[in-house]
Amino acid sequence: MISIALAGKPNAGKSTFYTAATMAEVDVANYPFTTIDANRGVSHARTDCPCLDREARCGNENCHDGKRYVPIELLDVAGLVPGAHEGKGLGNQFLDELTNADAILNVVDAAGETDAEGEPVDVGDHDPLEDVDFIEEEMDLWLAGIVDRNWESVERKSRSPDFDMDEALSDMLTGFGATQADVTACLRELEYSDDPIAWDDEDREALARLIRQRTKPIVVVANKVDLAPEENVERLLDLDKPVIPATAQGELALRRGADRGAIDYDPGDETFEILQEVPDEQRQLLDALRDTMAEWGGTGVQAALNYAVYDLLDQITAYPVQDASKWTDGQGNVLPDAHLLHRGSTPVDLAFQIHSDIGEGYLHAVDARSGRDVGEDYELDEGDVIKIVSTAK
Ligand SMILES: Nc1nc2c(ncn2[C@@H]2O[C@H](COP(=O)(O)OP(=O)(O)O)[C@@H](O)[C@H]2O)c(=O)[nH]1
Ligand SMILES: [Mg+2]
Repeated sequence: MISIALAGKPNAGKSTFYTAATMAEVDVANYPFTTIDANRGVSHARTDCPCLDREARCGNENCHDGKRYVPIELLDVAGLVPGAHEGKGLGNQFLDELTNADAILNVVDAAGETDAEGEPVDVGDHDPLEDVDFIEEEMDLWLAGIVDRNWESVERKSRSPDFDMDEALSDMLTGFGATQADVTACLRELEYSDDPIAWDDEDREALARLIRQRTKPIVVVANKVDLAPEENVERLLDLDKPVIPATAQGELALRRGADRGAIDYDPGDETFEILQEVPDEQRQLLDALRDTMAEWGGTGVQAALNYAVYDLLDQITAYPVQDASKWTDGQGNVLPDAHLLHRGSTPVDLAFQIHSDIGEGYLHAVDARSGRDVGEDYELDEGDVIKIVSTAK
């Protein structure tokens, strides 16, 4: 499962984002509880369900009238402060938690109501632009520290006649989620000595930065836009990096309201409807939230998750079925499963993701939209419905 981590200084709104984003109404297959442990839960990417191209909606529990929610994992990492890689504020422990993440949501308090350490100040007193880079910097330097500490093992390996730099570095970095292909691609961008003993701190840091960029891409969540001076949000949006304006608090209010049946809202909608009488005070808050959402195109919570999954991680959604004309599994469930795969994946990759036996027994695949066979090297598209024929069941 794709795993996304929330990082940021204390009080930026990570836990609010996490609580809102993991508040699923339904259990997820294989994940009977939406919270896996205290700070690891199930959230969703949102996409158009293929059932929109059919007469009837599929009725899957993760499909709300054609809005399809695909499970991903979300991690709420405790607050980081500048200097975390040196252990400041329990930093290393929290950085270690990021190891398992495929992408990072860097939650920034765009309202500037907290200082660099996350201590409260008056709204607008702290410049949120100062908070953007440090997460990246802390992660880079933390990884550089790991590379430094493990360099001796690379040096030791280099004494063997069949020493291979790419292989030795991938062995060291695999725990960080770097494949040999990642290492090779990063080494291509560096000038380096084939003898690890000749590497200095700067060489190792340069490698760590490239590996971090490649294996832990970051999207900035400009949070608290409901409170933020508009100028702050605009300046964040002007940065040369992906930035999504958001109000985690607004999303949480809407999800709670929807849960009670008081509000009609699906995560990622640009607006909402109030279904019940609400007290004046609450209505005013909701009206203000509606204006904020109109300005920024929604609460931004779903948009940030979707950006991480579909843009940073370049995923597509594919739907395996057993019956290519009815789009059902063996029990008659329409479009029972949605799988995220890297763009460029083939039906064979999909088969392996379903189960290694299905992958090993792979015979051929059918594009259920056209009813035609597709080749082994067919590149899956977003929303593809695929029947896989395999010797394994
Ligand atoms: N105005 C506003 N406040 C928010 C928003 N998100 C979080 N907060 C508030 O910011 C404070 C810190 O939030 P929390 O989620 O605990 O931050 P964390 O330390 O990063 O996990 C709490 O008082 C939240 O209610 C938001 O979108 N808008
Ligand atoms: Mg928190």
